[in-house]
Amino acid sequence: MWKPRFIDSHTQGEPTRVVLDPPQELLALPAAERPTALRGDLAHLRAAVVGEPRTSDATVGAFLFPPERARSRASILFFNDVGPLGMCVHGTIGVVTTLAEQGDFPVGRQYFDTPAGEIAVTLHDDGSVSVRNVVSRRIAAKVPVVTGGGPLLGEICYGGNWFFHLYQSPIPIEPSRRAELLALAQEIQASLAEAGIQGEEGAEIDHVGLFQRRDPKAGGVHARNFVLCPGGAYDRSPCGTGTSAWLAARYADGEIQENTEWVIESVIGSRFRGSLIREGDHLHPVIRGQATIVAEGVLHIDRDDPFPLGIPK
Ligand code: PYC
Repeated sequence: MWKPRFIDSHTQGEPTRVVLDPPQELLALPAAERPTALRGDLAHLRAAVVGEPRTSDATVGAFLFPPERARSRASILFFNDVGPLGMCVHGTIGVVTTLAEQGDFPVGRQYFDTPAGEIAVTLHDDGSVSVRNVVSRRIAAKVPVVTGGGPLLGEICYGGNWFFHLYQSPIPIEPSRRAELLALAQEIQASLAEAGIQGEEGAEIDHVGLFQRRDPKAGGVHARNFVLCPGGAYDRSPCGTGTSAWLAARYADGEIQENTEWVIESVIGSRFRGSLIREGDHLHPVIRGQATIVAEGVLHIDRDDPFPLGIPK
């Protein structure tokens, strides 16, 4: 029986489960091999932490391992109910808030390793957290995607995960339209796969974002989004890696300048503040948000569980 301790939080509505005792089988592997293992031979370790029967399918899990780089605090491996994630901003805010709750993260900046690269995280006096994400980019603009309602134009971009973003959602980003937004995002995801549209080096585009521009003078919000995550759940937060990718694309279009803060709102009305900040030669997205601790406990993971990979969807 594996009985790891966990702490649950949500960041602007999107849940994170931090496992305080990482599994020995993963710990024993080199960091670069852990994501593949979590997708394959060791998938039961992921499925035992997030997804049915223990959490909703929106939850992102986080294992913390010893650091890879000299200045890093730890190496974080994020995952959801279907596989590992390259990076997760809302999850990082959840990790830092969890460590702070345990008295183990003073106000100030620390570095973490993730599969996508090094990130820098700052805990502020007011409890909010800024994540200096990996350098983000758009690799293709005005890409047509086929849907039942006709072709739609989007962009392929990277913010620690791969995204296809619609410039303008044909469906209003409103809580009452969630079922339609989800169906459209899933249709786009299937259409991308069918057309063989991928990120760099054949990477699967496993996140789809539908955006809607807003007038910041009326409510302080620059855009709303609805983001479909791998596995079929939608992000309750404005998706920090998606916001990073989107800011990089707006920069490429000349719509946003360095050091300018934009406010992005999720379909449930929660917000991230995002900007592009130069560090050395690179322009990094910085996303600021807040997490709330909601539970803590001990998981019971039994070798004889009849559903070691969780409840099939
Ligand atoms: O905030 O980056 C994020 C994220 C990715 C998947 C769910 N949330």
